Amino acid sequence: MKEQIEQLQEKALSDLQLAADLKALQDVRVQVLGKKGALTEVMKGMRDLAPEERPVVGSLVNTLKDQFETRFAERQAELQQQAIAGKLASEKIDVTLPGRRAVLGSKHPVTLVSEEIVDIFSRLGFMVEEGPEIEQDFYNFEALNIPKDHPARDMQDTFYITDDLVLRTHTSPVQIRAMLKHKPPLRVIAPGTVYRRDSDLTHSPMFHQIEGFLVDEKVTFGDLKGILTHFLREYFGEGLGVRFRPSFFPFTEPSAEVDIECVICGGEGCRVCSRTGWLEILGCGMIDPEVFGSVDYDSDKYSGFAFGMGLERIAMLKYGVGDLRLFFENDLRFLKQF
Ligand code: 2NL
Repeated sequence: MKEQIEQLQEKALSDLQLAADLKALQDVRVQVLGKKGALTEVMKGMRDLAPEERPVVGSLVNTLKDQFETRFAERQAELQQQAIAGKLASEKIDVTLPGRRAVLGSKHPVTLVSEEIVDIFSRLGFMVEEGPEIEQDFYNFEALNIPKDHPARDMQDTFYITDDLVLRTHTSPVQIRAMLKHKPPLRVIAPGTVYRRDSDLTHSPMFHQIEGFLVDEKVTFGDLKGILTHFLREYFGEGLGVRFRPSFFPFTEPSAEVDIECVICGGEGCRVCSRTGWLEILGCGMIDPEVFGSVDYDSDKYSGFAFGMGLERIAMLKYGVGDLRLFFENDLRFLKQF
């Protein structure tokens, strides 16, 4: 019996040591101290012992039980420690790793052109004005000396909403509103989206314009030439060739179109400038006294100039984009480059 207990003791303590985790450790405890455990069986067998042997065996059993409990507690603490250490190691966070960057978009090339041009005129004291894209006939046409039967209304095919409401065909109505809101002297730059019933390789029904004007006493065509030449050289480069050709607009008299030296070939002649070495870049003129009449400005006291340009065309020239449609397709491979 004594031998049996010693063997049991050896095995039980060695099993405790071999238990690889808390579950296995618990199993060892059941195998030894459980209802059908090895030590429990030994204790049951004590009934059959001679009375004088019982205290001896009982003492051995108690010693084994105490030893087992002590080693069990030690091993349990050890395994718990291991489990925590393992969890800490596997869930470790490297706080020195760089964070995830927020993805930054880029501005549309037409936005870039608009902002840069507005910036140049802002530095010259022009104030930025905006207005509605749905306009009344008066602001879009009538006040600009384009009456109902005027051929200019066919020239720029208009989207009509009602008899009296249109999608603005230029940003001139913004300027009319600015003239009605403020008294001269006045300098305004008006960027915005405009609409015309035109759609082919080189025309989009929705596009963008910047118009501007300056009104004061004694403003001359020389002022117009000076300001616009300064603008074009700020935007396209110092020493750029600039020329003014006579033209016609219903809202200016006299009127001119402005060409710049071809920025693609430097004036040598290429496909973009049709071998002329020049590119048409904007339209301008001295504000017609009829327009001053519509906004109740005294044209004996005041004079002024106005100008307008298409932003997509300028973006194509500035960034060497060969196809107008790229501006409206929203292909990220194109837009990401700006
Ligand atoms: C062009 C030509 C131009 C104007 C726009 C204007 C506005 C008012 C009064 C007089 Cl309120 N004129 N704007 C004048 C001349 C030319 O634009 O080729 N645009 C793309």
